[in-house]
Amino acid sequence: MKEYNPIEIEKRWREKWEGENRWHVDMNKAERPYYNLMMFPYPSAEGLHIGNVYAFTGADIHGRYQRMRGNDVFEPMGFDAFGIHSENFAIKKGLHPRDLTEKNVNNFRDQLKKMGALFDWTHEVDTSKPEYYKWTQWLFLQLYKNGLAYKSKAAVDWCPGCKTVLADEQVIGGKCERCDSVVVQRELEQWFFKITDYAERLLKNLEIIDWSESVKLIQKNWIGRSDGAEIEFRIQNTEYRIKVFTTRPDTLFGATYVVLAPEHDLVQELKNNIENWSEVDAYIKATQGKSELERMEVQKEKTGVELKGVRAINPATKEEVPVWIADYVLKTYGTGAIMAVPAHDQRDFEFAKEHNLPVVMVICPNYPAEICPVLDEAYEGEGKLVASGKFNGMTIEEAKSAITEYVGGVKKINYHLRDWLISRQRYWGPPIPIIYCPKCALQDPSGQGIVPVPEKDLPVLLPYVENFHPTGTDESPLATVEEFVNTTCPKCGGAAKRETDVSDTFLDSAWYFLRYPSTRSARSGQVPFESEITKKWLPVNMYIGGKEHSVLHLLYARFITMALHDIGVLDFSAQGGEPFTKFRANGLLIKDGNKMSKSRGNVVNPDEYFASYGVDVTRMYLMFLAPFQDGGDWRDEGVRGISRFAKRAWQLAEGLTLRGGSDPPAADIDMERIRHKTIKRVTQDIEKLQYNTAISALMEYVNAISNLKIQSSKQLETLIVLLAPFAPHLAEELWQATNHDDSVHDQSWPTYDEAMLKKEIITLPVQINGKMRGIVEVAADVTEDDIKNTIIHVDFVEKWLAGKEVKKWIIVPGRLVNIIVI
Ligand code: ANZ
Ligand code: ZN
Repeated sequence: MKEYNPIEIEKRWREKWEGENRWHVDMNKAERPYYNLMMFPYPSAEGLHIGNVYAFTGADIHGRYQRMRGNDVFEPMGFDAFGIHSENFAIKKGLHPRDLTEKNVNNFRDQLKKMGALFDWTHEVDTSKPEYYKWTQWLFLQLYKNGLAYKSKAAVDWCPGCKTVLADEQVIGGKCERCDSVVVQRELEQWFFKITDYAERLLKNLEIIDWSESVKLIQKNWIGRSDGAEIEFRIQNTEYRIKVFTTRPDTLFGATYVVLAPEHDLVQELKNNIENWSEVDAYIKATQGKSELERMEVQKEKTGVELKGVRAINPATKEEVPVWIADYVLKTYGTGAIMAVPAHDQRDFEFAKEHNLPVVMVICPNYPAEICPVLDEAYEGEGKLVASGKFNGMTIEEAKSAITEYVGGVKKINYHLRDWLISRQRYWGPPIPIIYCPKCALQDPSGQGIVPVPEKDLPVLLPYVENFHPTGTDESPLATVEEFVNTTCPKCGGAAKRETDVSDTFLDSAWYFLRYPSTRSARSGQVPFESEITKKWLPVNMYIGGKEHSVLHLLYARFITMALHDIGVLDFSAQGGEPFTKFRANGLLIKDGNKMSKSRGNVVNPDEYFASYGVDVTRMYLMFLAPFQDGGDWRDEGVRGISRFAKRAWQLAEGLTLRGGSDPPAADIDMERIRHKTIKRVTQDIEKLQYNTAISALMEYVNAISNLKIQSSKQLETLIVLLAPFAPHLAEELWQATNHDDSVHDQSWPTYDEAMLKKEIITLPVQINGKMRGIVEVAADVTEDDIKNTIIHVDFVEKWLAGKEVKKWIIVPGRLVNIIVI
């Protein structure tokens, strides 16, 4: 008997499939388009990570399954090749990012081609190629022309490690998501995208898309819708008013002071009224450069300074209250000012204790109570109003509207989501296609003199420069490249300068899935994507990828898709214009209980396993570890068990081939039930992405077949077909070995019959023309049709029926069957 030799088998099939462009899908002709997307990798110098193989395998099994269900599955792959990652690595190695990226992409592609996936390489994209980033720049221009991109000066997060500003989403716990440096605040002029215009739609649509719940929740919290009210406090003896945003207008009677953010404009405007200005000014200066995280921390000491000489009027109580500045109030949220209710807000409570400010209970948990004592901490729970005049006795919800109305406030919804900061002071990205013209600036009310690069002049090529290192100033290294910077104004022809920042890598990946399906005209540079094709192929049917992108890529991609749709350049609108109908987050792959990392030295190299155990075994092992969405713990010894399983499947098929592949004489009803049960289990598990239990079911099935004295080719065929999504090479080889001349990958996914799964089996005597000829086993609750179908295939019945015609079936349920023939 031939030995299972995965290396030889896999190489042979891989070459054949590649030569035939086997997984290519005709985008125009496909009748049942199914877009199976996975997150394209950033091509690191270390090569394909086993974590990539893990995620892609899980996604590919889904794709292969859908293909066998009769869909035209499009499974593209590409490279997220621009960005700080590549650039930082190039700096470390003293290489140029362009040379390095090219090498890495080639290496990655070779590795990915070995994965046994359905990748259609004719649709590859590489975000660092001019033919791609031309359209990233085009996209920027579309947003700019439609008022969704703007330049403004703002306090932004600066990463001293990466020497660039970062988007809000890239700061995690006050640190840079890439290099872990503590970010600092800088006042800089930057480009932003107005993602906040889409806050409500991004939130609302979460209800209609079929995504992993955990990811939806992260997005929901990130968008952070907050329903409240804006209420004004007059400043005594002035015309000024302080507008505050509050989610608890019901507590207005307990607002015993007001706090402004130190950067609030009013503070400067009230300068002449403030008696302790030097103290106030010193506090403002001390706040500068503090990160928001630092300022918002609950445990933090509550510092602040009272604005002496400034008093506000509580519009509900009409009493005077002091006005403070404190850094726990942020300029950028709400109105940058709050009414402080120490009895019911913990931060206000601590601040009040620290600075001896009055605490007044206005929500009482056990109403009606004689007295409602102040507790040791803020009371944030349910209750009814007290010490609130005519509102006493109301519930919190009733009082919210009633008090807002009473003081002339307005209901207001705020979102925590901020606009997307997209400029980066780095080299390795698409130059932002903007020109600044001093002459045009004179006519421009904003004085900015911004002139967008005309679309016909795209791409603005990223020049190949020797010194691409980040400068650490607020300018990109491109600012030092004279030939790049100096240009002429497309509007007036005068001397002008180019924008030298590049755009965020996340902009590259916010639209790559729109580019993938495009064909000739897009590829030849005429359009970014073709409307007929995107209409047909989008939204993506299934998107699988890591949870770490929950608020970065996954939010940006939704926003960009909606924006392009509204601008009128994208015309699919199913699913509320959402790009991804279904998203599932794969779990994290770890090694021996630990996170894999280079510093730990425990990174599994997929090439090693492909070369020793084979791709199919590696694929199956990865999927066998745990439910795909939970992640898995790789242990080297574990691979061997799967390798043994692959060998057993191999031997079974080999054994059958040696006997010539004939059907055994008697259909074993028990075995048939196991076969149906296996189909059901594998199908349902695949649907749920629970590949681990699907593989267990296949293992049990192999055991069951092996125990039979004689196997039928039907049993084996089912095994091979079910195995195909998991172990595509092995399955194909076995299919050929069992006398098929088509491909296992073109078989339909097998179906199962619920009736066959019923446990109880009875024996039925079978008579032919009233004479007892044998017995058959059937499920107790089987239908008459099923009995007929089962019985005519039983050997002894076939023999008696040969050459005869069935006249009549007499079936006495549960008792006997009599077949009348002539
Ligand atoms: C009075 C009050 C009483 C509040 C109470 C809360 C509880 P979310 O849910 O995150 O929107 N706030 C408003 N603007 C702020 C700013 N710029 N910096 C810091 N804090 C700010 O939070 C809204 C609440 O956070 C607001 O409601 C306000 O405090 C505070 F028992 O107003 B509240
Ligand atoms: Zn000009």
